[in-house]
Amino acid sequence: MKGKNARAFPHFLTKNLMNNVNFASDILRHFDLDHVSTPYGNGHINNTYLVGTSPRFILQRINTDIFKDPDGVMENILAVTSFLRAKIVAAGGDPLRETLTVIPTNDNHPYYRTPDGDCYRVYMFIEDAVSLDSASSPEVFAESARAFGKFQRMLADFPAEKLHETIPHFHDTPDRLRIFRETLAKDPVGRAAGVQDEIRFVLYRAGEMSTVTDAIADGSVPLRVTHNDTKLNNVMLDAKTGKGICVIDLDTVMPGSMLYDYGDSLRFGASTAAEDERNLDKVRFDLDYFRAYTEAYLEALGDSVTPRELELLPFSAKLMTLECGMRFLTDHIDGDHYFRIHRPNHNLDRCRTQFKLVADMESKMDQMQQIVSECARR
Ligand code: ADP
Ligand code: GN1
Ligand code: MG
Repeated sequence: MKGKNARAFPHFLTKNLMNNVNFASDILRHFDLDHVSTPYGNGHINNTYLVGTSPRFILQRINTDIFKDPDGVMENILAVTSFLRAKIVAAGGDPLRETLTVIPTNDNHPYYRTPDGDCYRVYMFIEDAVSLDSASSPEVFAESARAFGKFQRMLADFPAEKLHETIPHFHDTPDRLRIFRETLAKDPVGRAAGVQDEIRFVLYRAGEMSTVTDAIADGSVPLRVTHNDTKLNNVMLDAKTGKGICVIDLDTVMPGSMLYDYGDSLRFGASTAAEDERNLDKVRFDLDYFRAYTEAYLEALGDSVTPRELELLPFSAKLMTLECGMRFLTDHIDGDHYFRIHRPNHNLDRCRTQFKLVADMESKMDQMQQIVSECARR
């Protein structure tokens, strides 16, 4: 660790930690896959590995087919995490547990690009914490709402103009519909004929897909700095207390609507079954989970929520689920290039759970609206 290999450690790392980081950096200096221990987690996008023993690190190959500007992604992540770190420290919190910590390469770059062009980054592993693929109770789910709500609130005064748009039009549902239609017209692997019911499901709902983008355009829904990928497994909960401690997977932090974050959380976390469940009888939208999330999220956001945002909360849960189902269907028709799959028709299975949830939400929309009004009055 000397000469040109000396690395600039983040100043907030304690000396003790730095010693440990020095140890691990011998591995990370080479940064080749021989040193990778275990594939880790259930993300659909990046390749994630657990590295080291004490301390442990997360090594990720950034999916550059999807994130075409890794410099922009890492600039966003560094900007957001250092902004959060200052607030966490000021509040007496532990920044190593409450936000992601990027470990730079030996030459102080936020990621390493191999001669083949693969891009790897390293984070401190957040210890004594879990990320869940399903919540065992509404209260557990509410903890994720508190964490995402706090994240949103802490970023309320982040200078949004600093952010790169890492995936343009990410939650622009009408644009997603356009891509769906284009893919369908090409039908590159001949799968359209086998998914006619799902195609009809999308097209029948085309008219309502611009509701949130229209509200952003007319100013009734403000642009905020949002996470945009608020799946339950993108938040770490304390392993002992169950409290939400850290929002992770910051690749898509961009200007957006809080309706995206709120809706996407419910899409995933208020389902009674896994996102890829094949038995659709098991898939329902759980109103107790909906209520618990809504109550905790609104409490965390305080009075910053506008009337139009409040009005659109139930609809946004449906819209984000419809959009995600349409994205899974598009990828299925396209030949599975975007979301990682583990079995044939995996994206189609995922699409079907989403559409089952959409239909269930449609039948429960009045109750959802009632629940939102009750939570908003509290
Ligand atoms: P993807 O974009 O593919 O979803 P994520 O960044 O969400 O990748 O990482 C995948 C999983 O790895 C997460 O759901 C979580 O379980 C785990 N993970 C990621 N970063 C950390 C971290 N810093 N500490 C502990 N676990 C992590
Ligand atoms: C992806 O990265 P991950 O697995 O947390 C996707 C989300 C989808 C989600 C569906 C960058 O999230 O938009 O809602 O899968 N992320 C990206 O499970 O496309
Ligand atoms: Mg993730």
